Amino acid sequence: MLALAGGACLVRGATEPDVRLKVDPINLEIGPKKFVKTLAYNGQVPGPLLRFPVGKTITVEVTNNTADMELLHWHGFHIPPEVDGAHEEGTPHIPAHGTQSYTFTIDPAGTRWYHSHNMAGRNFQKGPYTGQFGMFIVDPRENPAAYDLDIPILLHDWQPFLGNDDVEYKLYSINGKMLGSGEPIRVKPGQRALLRLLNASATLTHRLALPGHRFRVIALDGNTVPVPKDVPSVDLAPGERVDAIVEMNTPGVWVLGETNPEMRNGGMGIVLEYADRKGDPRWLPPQDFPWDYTIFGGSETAPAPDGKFPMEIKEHGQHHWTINGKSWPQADKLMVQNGKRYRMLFDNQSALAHPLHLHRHTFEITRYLGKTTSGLLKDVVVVPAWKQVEIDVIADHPGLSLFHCHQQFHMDMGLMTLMVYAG
Ligand SMILES: [Cu+2]
Repeated sequence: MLALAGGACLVRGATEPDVRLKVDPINLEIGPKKFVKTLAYNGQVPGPLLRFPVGKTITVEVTNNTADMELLHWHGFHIPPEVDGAHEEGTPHIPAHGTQSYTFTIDPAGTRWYHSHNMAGRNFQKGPYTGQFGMFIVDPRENPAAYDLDIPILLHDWQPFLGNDDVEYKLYSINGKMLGSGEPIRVKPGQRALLRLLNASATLTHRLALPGHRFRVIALDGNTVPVPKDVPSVDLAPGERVDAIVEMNTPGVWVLGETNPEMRNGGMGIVLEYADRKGDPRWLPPQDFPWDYTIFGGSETAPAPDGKFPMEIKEHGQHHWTINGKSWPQADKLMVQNGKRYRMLFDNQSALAHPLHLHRHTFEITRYLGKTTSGLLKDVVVVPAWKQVEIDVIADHPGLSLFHCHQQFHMDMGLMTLMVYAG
């Protein structure tokens, strides 16, 4: 028997799925008298927390109780294109008022997630702009990190509209609630909390801090880093995860929140309360810290790749994105052979950052803003404005694999292509 968040309990029989998810329209109360009309899994935001051991084969049945086609993507998994949840790879849509089952073997271990992969275009009521997201923890076979508390922290933004340059939002939440509206995180002095931070925003990068505490970053996108380090704040682009251990050694009532006051006051925060401590939650701005993946990386030089893909990313006209001068579906495909190593060389010739995501594979950052690095295994990498980043990917999961910007408005406006295996 498997206990799921939301009180659901499922018993697996011969034909019973391990998990059932239902997509429904809901009127979500994210704060006192603050309602947002959205779509959600099983009537809750975030969707149910899924947790299984690595290597287990599961079936998830998704019922779509809406009038639009839907699509559910398993983010960070090495699974076949037929079930990965990208239509461009060949995963079938979940028909309107229909059902679709996904059966796959869970791999690799780590903090993963699931979310709608519907294209939204300029309709900000669809796909990743909605409440259709949830965490999927894949437990390793051995050597889990040592911690007393395991706390998922999922960020999302609400009521999107097109501002001057990009998509903007009116309200913000952590775990589906505005700051002060949900249950606080309750801790005791001396505890070690594993915070599983996930940015489920469709388009915004967020910076989080917890006054009086530091984050010991142990994993990026669910994958253990070579050099865990303490940092005063954590940056997360859309799609990214950071696993951080926080030692509970500064008793009080604190705000874990966005460092941007507009977003924090708009709801992006959660109260962290020590036992027997009362009073208004306190916020203090953290020391200035420029987020840089490479402080968690090694310094080895990667082997020479078998092939290279230089990719220049540019904006052509407002909100229209290209890779080497072409947009999806005209963009050049990335042609690979099974078992070979490829280097992607990203050159961001634009004023906006791009969190680039490759489906069905884990890649290694090999060069970041001119610095060699190693051992940083990810599935989303941010290429800052006007900067260059290189990643290596071993092509070892044959089948179509979508490559795109995880900033939804960039993806919908052309920043996407496919990695294709020859033969
Ligand atoms: Cu982008």
